[in-house]
This record gives sequence, C-alpha cells and structure tokens, in this order.
Amino acid sequence: MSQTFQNFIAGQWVAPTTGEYFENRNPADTRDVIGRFPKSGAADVERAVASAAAGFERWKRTPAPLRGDVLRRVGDLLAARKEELANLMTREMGKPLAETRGDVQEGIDTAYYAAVEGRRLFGHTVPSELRNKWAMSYRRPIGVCGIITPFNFPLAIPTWKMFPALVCGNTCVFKPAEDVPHTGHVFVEILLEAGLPPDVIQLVHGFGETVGAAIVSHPAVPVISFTGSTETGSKVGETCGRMHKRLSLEMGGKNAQIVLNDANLELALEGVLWGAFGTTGQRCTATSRLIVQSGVHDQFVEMLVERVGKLVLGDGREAGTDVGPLIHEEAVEKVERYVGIGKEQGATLRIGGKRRREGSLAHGHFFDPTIFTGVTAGSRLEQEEIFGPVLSVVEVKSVDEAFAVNNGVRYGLSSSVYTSDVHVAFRALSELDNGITYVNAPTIGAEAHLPFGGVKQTGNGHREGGWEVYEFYSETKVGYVDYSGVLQRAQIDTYGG
Ligand code: UN1
Repeated sequence: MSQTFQNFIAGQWVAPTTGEYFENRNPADTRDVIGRFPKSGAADVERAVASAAAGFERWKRTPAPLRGDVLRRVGDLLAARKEELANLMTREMGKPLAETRGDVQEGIDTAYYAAVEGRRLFGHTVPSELRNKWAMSYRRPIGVCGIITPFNFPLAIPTWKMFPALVCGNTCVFKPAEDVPHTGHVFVEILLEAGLPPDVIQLVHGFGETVGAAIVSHPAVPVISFTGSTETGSKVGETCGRMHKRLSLEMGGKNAQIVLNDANLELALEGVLWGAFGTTGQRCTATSRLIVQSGVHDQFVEMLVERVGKLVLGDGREAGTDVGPLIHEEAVEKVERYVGIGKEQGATLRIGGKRRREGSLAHGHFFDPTIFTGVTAGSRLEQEEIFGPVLSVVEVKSVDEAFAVNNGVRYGLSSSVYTSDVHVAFRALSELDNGITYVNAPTIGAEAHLPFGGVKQTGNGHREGGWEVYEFYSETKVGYVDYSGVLQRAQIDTYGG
C-alpha cells in the first residue's frame, strides 16, 4: 500500500474536501507507485486563500531582513538534504541524478540570493523640485500569490517564484504539477522546518483545470506566476487580464543552436548534445533546432549522429544513464506524433524516432534521442514546441539566414551561437530575438542570479531570477515629506508664474 499525502492548508496537513486522490508513478518504471496525492477541488483552494490572506497581515509586517533569514535557513536545509532530494526527484520525474542535483543546487542558490535580497529591497531617494521636501520610492508587498509550476524543474522553478514572493512579504498558495507532487510536499516541509509561519505557505495538490483554475480566478489572489504551455498561459492570461491581476508567464520555446563555419565543432558538439538531450529535451530552454552553416553542415551532422547513437537511455538513478524517460505516456505520444509529422513533411530521420520498451526499459516512458535533417524553416517540426528528445537540423548558407531562421518562430526564450568571430558574436547578442543568447555555450544553463525569461509568445514581459523578479512581487509606492511648514505647490502648478 503506497503512502497517502495531504494538502497543507491553514497550518495543517489535511485531506482534500473532495475525498479523492491520484497516484504518482515513477516514469522510468510505472509499477513503482510513489504515493497517492490529493485531487483537490475549489473548496480546498478557498480555505487555502483565506488562510494565506490572514497570514499576509502578519508576514507583511515582519522586517524583510528577518524574512530573508528564513530563506537562508531554507537554503541550509536544501543543501543538507541535497542528495535525498535529488533521489526522490529523479524517482518522480526521471531526469538523471546529476541533473536533479543541479535542480536542487539552483534552489539553494536562489535561497541564498533571496536571503540577502531581504536587506536590499532598494527604492530610490531623489531630489524634490521644492525646498524642504523629501521624495522617495519604496516597495510594498502585494498579497497572496498563486504559484503554479511545471514538472521539469520540480524544485528550482517553485523556488524562483516563491523565494522572491516571500522575501517581498507576500504569502503563497502553491500548486505543483501533478507529475511531481512529492517534491512539492518535501519542499513545503522544508519551508516549515526553516521557520516559515504556517499560514504563509499553502500547498494544494491537484490538476490545472480545477485547482489551477480556482487559484487563478480567485478574487483574493492578486498575483499569479505560471510556468507551462503557451496554450494554458493564454487561458491564465485571459482570466488575469479580466480581473486586473499581476501575472508572470513563462511558456513555450523553440530554441536554436547556431553553428557557423568558423565554429569550434568539438565544443559545439558537446553543447548541442547537452542542450538537446539533457532533461530528455523537456526544458523550456532545450535546444530543439540546430541551425548549421553549409560549410560544416555534413561534417557536423556526422559527428553528432555518431555521438547520439552512444547516448544511454535508462533509469536516471542508475550510474551511466545519459537520458531518462519522458514524463508520461501522453508525452511519448506527442513525440511520436511529431516524428510522423517530420516524415510526412519530407525531413530525413537520421537517428532515433522510436519509443523503447526492451529489457529494463519495458515499464517506462522511454524514447530514443532523435535527429531529423533537411528540416525546412517554416515546417511544423521546425516551428512547434515538442518538449522531447527531438532535434531538427536546418541547413543555412549565411549568418544572415541563420539569424532569420532563429527569429522565424513565435517563441523567443534562448538561443546560442558558436563562432570564433567576435563581430558575429556581438551581432547575435543584438539581433537574435530571445530573452537569453549564449555565445559558444548551449541554450541551457541560465544562472540563478540573472533575469530569466523570453520574448514573443514565450512570456509576457516579466523575468524570473535575478533582481528583476523582486519588482514583480512588490508594488512601488512613492512618499513625499514636506517639512517647509507652508503649502508648496509642485512645479507643474507654479512653473513660470
Ligand atoms: C526551464 O527549462 O524551465 O537554463 C528552466 C536552464 C536552467 C533552467 C531551465 N537553469 O536550463
């Protein structure tokens, strides 16, 4: 009998009002049931929001450096439990241990950054246009934040959102992806152990259509942060727009690595292997397109196919595994569908293209690392997000064409260019329509202390990580203090007169 987990609402671990639960299984071996988790409903969200709203009244008055201190302790606990967390995360979402350790490390780094930020929530003090008057801006907390997160970074992405929200003085209602509820559970346990007041964090497990929708449409949740698909993001955006909520969206990508004739091919090869097949291609930042200049195209493709053929598919907890399973059966079906679309549209399947079920792979959602060549710019394979281990190679003649292909999609998260020409490198930084461009490094590898996010339909203008996210989670207020003792009218009311 597998363990049954509960929500954390109003300071207690409680059963869902629906009385229903869903099973969470290991994607590398679906016979392995991790636990049963609440399939909550709108009434659970209602209670969670009420408690978070009460918690906000106290937490917003706690000095920001003390709020930061809680986050420092969270960072210490994450560091102490890094290996245990990595193991349970690999068990429930599949990526190899080296990657789940990285996921935890991103959470640790985000915690320590947030801890210090509690002493640095800067405002501005500027000269007033009048004598004996002080003018300044400062930040205030906003309220209850709805935090809706995906499966691919079960720890890091919740930390990107919640740590700045908490340091800024807000409270959180957290719905982790239904594929990774165990990580969400342990994460909340750690927040509580670190001393976060119990009504400051609420955990409501369940599905997007019910729990997610109830959080997004709740009038007492003024801030929503969502990472997931562009399609779901549009629905979230519609509701938030209608209700005038503050919303941060982090959505799809179709990131490209560009390899030019003057590139260091060995370096570019390591980059694309990691960028395309790390996390089984299930990163928002994954390399989904490889744009190669004609002079090196054939040679580079040969080098790549040879190396991809050696990647070892398997359980991420086993040493020697390079690529883990996909998250669930629907993901396998989606990848299969795109392999079919690629073939129909005339691309050449160079390697992979099949799900794998033999031997130790029999009970998991495994799919071969896959490469298509001869992919045309504008084709569906080249345009649409797959979120799996499928790389589309597009051959181009010039730098201009490479940049145009990179920019010719509706997404704009990350891009990468391999070149030894400093002029081209700086052109890429200025001309590629992405939120992040890497020179001589893969499309993945964003650092926790820099702003993270994309342009076009990847995002809605906000950034996570770094300093900018603290602006998202706080409201700017301006204060004027007039100590002249007389009515002074502002310049607009007196100018020239
Ligand atoms: C994501 O894929 O949603 O740059 C986040 C990277 C990681 C974060 C990825 N640091 O790949």
